[in-house]
Amino acid sequence: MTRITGRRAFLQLLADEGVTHLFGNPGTTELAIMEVVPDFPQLKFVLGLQESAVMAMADGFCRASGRLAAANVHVMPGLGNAMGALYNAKFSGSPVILTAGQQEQGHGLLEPLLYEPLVPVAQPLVKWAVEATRAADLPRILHRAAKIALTPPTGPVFLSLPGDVLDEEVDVDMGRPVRLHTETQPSSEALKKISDLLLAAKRPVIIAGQELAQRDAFAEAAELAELLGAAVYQSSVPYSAQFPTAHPAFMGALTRQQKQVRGALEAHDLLLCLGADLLRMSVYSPLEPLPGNLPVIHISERAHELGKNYRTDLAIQADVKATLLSLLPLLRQRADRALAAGRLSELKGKNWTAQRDKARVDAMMAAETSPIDPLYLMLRFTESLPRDAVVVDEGLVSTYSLPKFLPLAGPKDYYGLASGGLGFAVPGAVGISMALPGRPIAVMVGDGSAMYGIQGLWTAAHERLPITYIVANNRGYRIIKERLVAFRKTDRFTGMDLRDPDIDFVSLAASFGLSARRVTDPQDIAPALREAFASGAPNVVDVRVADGFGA
Ligand SMILES: Cc1ncc(C[n+]2csc(CCOP(=O)(O)OP(=O)(O)O)c2C)c(N)n1
Ligand SMILES: [Mg+2]
Repeated sequence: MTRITGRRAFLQLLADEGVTHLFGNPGTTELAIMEVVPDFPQLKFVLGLQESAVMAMADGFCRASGRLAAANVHVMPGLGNAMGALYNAKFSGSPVILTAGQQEQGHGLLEPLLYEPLVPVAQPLVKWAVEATRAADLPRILHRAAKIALTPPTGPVFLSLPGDVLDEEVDVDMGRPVRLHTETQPSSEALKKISDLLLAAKRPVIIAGQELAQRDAFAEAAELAELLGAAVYQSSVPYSAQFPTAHPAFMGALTRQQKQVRGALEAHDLLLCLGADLLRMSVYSPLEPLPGNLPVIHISERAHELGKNYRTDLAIQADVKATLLSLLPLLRQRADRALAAGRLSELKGKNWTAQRDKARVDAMMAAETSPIDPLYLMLRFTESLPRDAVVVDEGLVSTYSLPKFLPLAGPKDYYGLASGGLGFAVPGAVGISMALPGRPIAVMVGDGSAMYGIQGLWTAAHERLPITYIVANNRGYRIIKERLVAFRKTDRFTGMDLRDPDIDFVSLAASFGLSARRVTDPQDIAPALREAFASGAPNVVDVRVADGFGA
């Protein structure tokens, strides 16, 4: 038994669970926690200036480390601010223990300032939400929260911490962490079924998903593609790097346009979905992205994703890496290597490498255009990246072509869109940088997107992180304008221009303590970026790019 206060038990239990970073923004209801933070040097407190940024930083840390992180926000308004970023964390599967201080039990009944029940607010976006009612329950609650967050499908959990619970002193057994062994693999019958189907296919295609990155299974997925001579597409949502781009089987990313996806898949007679949510789309279309007669094998640790939307012939709930490690020996014995090599060489003229070479020619044609053509910016950006750089992408229209140029070799080389909600990139990069010390971080973010998480700049400066933020500044919401024209057939743009006044990102960055420069001439892109990366310090490069409508 340990005699301990609720507030100390909370932090001690986070530390016992292996949490090293507590992202937060304090208010009065969190004072009990803030009072004892200095006594836990093993827990680094990282201040974010708005709860959306706090949550995104924790999400970024989890995405890049695969480890638990904690985020603490201020009662109802703080939780409300964090919700959009929490929605992102749900889709990136980030094991964040999100907590909020709460008014003392009983006092809440009086409806004081800031009071609102918190659990029902957080609940729809987390795997578990609970309010502690006794300090004695904290060990059980924290260990359970950590276990739930880390058990596939991984994801955030929420705890409400009333003031009286934090201040109560109790004798408790602090318990210990539990980790589930979830490296499950299919039965030998299921493995045989998978290999029979794969070997019988003449034109197999693989969709590579984020679980390949999370479980570090790139080498296994690449060998599978080689044994089958299968084309590989990255899944429709670019959560992370999901397959090595230079591999001859890699065909690039699937878009979220039903017609394009269906067109790409129609060339095939078997679809193997590896650790992805199958064909997650964005905008409605009456056309199904999956060709009606294409058989599907889906392997994922997330049961919810299996057979969710589409007819699935073989649905396997298992760890992708463990499954591939058992499947590969079977295929090594039975695969026809000459046949597979022949199939792969057929992909040569149209794979990612071939597409990149073509895109380079197109980009060079736009080398002199003013304002800068985003296609050319992406070419120069990817050429200027330092070795070992991690790219964070929230560039919308400006980064349409980024996947064409950006070579990805490892599972932690890239982090992109997860939910469709903006505001991840600027603060998320802070968490990513803290999870991957020593790696330079390059953020390519739209001017509109940057403003949903701009407070992250201050934390990047405060923590002196090696992050270069490149703002693809077209002074507006270009994607929304393009969609208004495409879907509604009008160009009367309301609420889509960020002009009058223009946002001055150079001064904005300077006010947060970051060095910054502006680039308007295409010739200056490469030298400016090289200098920015070489600084090793947090900095901003504001690049004026074409808005697509003549300016
Ligand atoms: C939190 C949130 N608010 C609003 C939107 C709607 N939205 C999607 S893209 C976009 C514009 C983004 O602008 P910018 O980053 O400058 O990229 P651009 O469209 O100019 O390429 C907006 C407002 C969203 N997806 N998420
Ligand atoms: Mg923009």
